[in-house]
Order: sequence, then structure tokens, then C-alpha cells
Amino acid sequence: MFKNAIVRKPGKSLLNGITSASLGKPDYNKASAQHTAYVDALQDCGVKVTVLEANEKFPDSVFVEDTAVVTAKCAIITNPGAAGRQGEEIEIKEALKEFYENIESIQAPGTLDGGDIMMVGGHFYIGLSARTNSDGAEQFTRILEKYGYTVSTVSLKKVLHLKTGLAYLENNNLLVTGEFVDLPIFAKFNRIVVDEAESYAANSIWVNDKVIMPAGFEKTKKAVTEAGYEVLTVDASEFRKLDGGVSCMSLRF
Ligand code: CIR
Repeated sequence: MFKNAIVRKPGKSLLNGITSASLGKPDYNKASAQHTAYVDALQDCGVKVTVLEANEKFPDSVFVEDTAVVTAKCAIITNPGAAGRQGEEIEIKEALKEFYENIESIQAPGTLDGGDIMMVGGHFYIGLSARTNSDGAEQFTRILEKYGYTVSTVSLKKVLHLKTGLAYLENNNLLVTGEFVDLPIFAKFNRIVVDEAESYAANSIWVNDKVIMPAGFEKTKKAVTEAGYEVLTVDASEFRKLDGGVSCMSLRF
């Protein structure tokens, strides 16, 4: 169960965030309201949410998930893979000091984005992507092994991050879409396959037996509900314009 979450408010500089989508510029006021509703949803799942103020210097800093990986035994501060995002992790480290004695870091030339890490109990899947390089993955592996955790790597072909297309919902249930659907490495899970048309909904999060999903993906919502979860939906349209989703906007631990 998670007790805490850390989020950062979006700044007005959000408009200049990195994107590969062609959905237009995010609307700051809408994004702000959506972020507030997202925090409410996390609170509805029973976690205490630390809300950091916006950092205008970093347009993508609302996507805190990429700056750290938080486990039961340690926090690992990343070296984000996008040059323009390097530095976001500094304030996150300060915030995590309140909660963690063991804080580790990924060092250059290693890069790693938290969005590429999926935790399944004591096992961590690492996506090798345009953001997470093999040096970053190796450093991450050495750190985790020190704490008794195990890892596997998965090479990404199409999507930005591993968790763009996957969400572990506990109880062996895996929400999965696109390039990950038929990978043998995920065959042991009860796979809830998300249609290509709803692929954005694969970026959802399990929080204390509830699942927070983006609004507007009824087929996936029905499948997750039928798997036994209470589903909370939040409008994430403004963050989708920057390739971000509901997992990207919090650290949960
Ligand atoms: C980026 O390209 O870094 C941001 N615009 C989106 C980050 C999304 N984060 C995530 O999937 N964990």
C-alpha cells in the first residue's frame, strides 16, 4: 500500500514542454484545474500528497515520475534522458529527503527516466528507450541489487516510456497495449489488453486497490472495472498534449 505521493504543480512554461504529439499547446488554466483534480483523486486513494510549487525553469517538471524511482527501501534520483529536463531532479531529491534515509543517484553518462521503470513487487522492469540508456540501466541494476531487488530489461521500439504502454495493477494484473502485448516477458501476467484506439489509457496507476485512469476511455475502464477495481477517472487532456499521462505526474510510495 502507498502512504505518500509527491506531485509538482504545472507552471505556465508548460506550453514549452517537449512533445511528439500533434494535439496543440496545453491550456495552462485547464492544466492547473486538471492537476488539482488529479491530486484529489490521489487523496481519495488514501495517500498523503506533498504538492511542490511549479518550477517555471523546467516546462516538463510536472512530470515528476521521471526524476526519481521510489521503492520501499530506497529512492533513486535519476539523470533524466532529455537534456532540457536535467536539473529537475535536484528539488525532488530535497523533497525525498523528508521520507528516505537511503537516497541513490544515477550519474552521467548514464541516463534514466522513471517512466521507464515498472515495479512488480521486488522486481523491476527497465525500459531501454530514447531516454534510458544502457549505462543508466546498469547503474540502476547495481543499486537495486544492493537492496535485494531483481531486474529485467525491455527494449522499446515505438513509445516514449515503458509505462506509456504498461501499468501493473497488482494481483498479477497488467494493463498492456501496443508493442508490449505479445512480448514473452509479460506472458505470465493476466493481461488486460488495451485497444490501440484507447492506448493512452494504458498509462494508468494502481493506488491502494483503486485505479486512476484518464477519462474518456470507456472500453478500458470497463475492462479494469470487471477485473475488480474501483476506477477513478481524471481528465488529463492537457498533459496528453505533452506525451504525459497519469503515472507521469506523481511519485507514489
Ligand atoms: C517529456 O517528453 O519528457 C514530457 N513531455 C513527457 C514525460 C512523460 N513522462 C512519463 O511518461 N513518465
